[in-house]
Amino acid sequence: MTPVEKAEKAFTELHGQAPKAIWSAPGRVNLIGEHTDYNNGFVAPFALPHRAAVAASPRTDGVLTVSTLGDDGQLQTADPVVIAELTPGRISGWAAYPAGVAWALQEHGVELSGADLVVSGNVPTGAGLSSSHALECATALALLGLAGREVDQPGSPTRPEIARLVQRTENEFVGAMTGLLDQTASLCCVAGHVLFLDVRSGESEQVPFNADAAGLEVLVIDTRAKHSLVESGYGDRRRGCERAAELLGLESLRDVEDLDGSLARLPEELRPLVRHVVTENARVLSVVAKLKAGRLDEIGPELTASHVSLRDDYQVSCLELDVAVDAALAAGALGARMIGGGFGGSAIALVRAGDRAAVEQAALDAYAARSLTPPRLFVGVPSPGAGRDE
Ligand code: GAF
Repeated sequence: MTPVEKAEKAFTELHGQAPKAIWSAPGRVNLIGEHTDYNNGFVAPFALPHRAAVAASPRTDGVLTVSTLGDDGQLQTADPVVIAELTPGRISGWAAYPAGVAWALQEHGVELSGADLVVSGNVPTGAGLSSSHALECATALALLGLAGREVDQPGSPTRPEIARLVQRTENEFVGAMTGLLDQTASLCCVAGHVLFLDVRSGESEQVPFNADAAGLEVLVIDTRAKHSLVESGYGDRRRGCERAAELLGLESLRDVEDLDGSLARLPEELRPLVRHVVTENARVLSVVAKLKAGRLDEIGPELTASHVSLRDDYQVSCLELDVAVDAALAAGALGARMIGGGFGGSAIALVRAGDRAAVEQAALDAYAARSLTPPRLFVGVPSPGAGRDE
């Protein structure tokens, strides 16, 4: 059963009647452009087929109830909350994501009469594939839909506006100082494309990405080393970038023009952060140019250079990610890199379709040789963004 079917069934069993409607949103792979979003730079993600689905019906008493279907098929129900009484910091764990979305929408002036939500999803959690953003985006569309502001209809917030509301949920309610990459990917990606987003201007472009036609595949390697953006060094990196921009008298690191000259003006410890952000933005532009020119088979070196920069300059990789990337490259991948915030989570490898089995085996062998938990492996196919299902 799909997450949509599971959410519908679980809702009907729990509430004794079918939900009013179901909305769902995907996780993402970021092809390139890591730790650039909160520096006003460029990103190029695509949506995964893995989704979070939210079955929902309205209530009239201002209360929000949320239940989630675990991997074991058991429903977990959070304590009901009165939406008007929500304040940041009072809810922790998974329930903070849907509650935080209700809070952010209310702060934005959306009138919410209350809702019953039942969630089911198959985006691997803690895998750096944006499972929490998938849940938040599906919840946002559900609560907006119940409030008569169905996504893409006149008078409703636009998808980029919804992404900003979801970012507010993360930053202010959940307490993770994330940028705009994940929620924009979940809301704005379309099948068969990567989304080239300029975070500073908000402008975006759908760039065709048909690996299949080029005889290639994007292998996703979920290291199963769990990462958490709230607890990791993510916030430190972000503050380091902001400090560097301030010292350079710039609004953000996006505005660095003379890299060497800028590095010379900064304290030693901030230089690698700046070098990563500036070179990563250049790699995004290079990859997008190659994709537009139909040279998908030539983007491998940028992917690998991104990993090296994240590992050595930004220092957000870890043993499991490095082992996966090194094994993939040694087995013939055209390029490979960690994706997402880092400190665990997933890597991707661009492989010739005929080489995939060998690359997968190499990753499994490398993990076994180090007694690491075997990685989860699957092919990432650019899939549709968030929407209403039924
Ligand atoms: C996480 C964050 F949520 C994104 O905003 C982004 O910064 C990413 O890490 C790193 O590129 O996924």
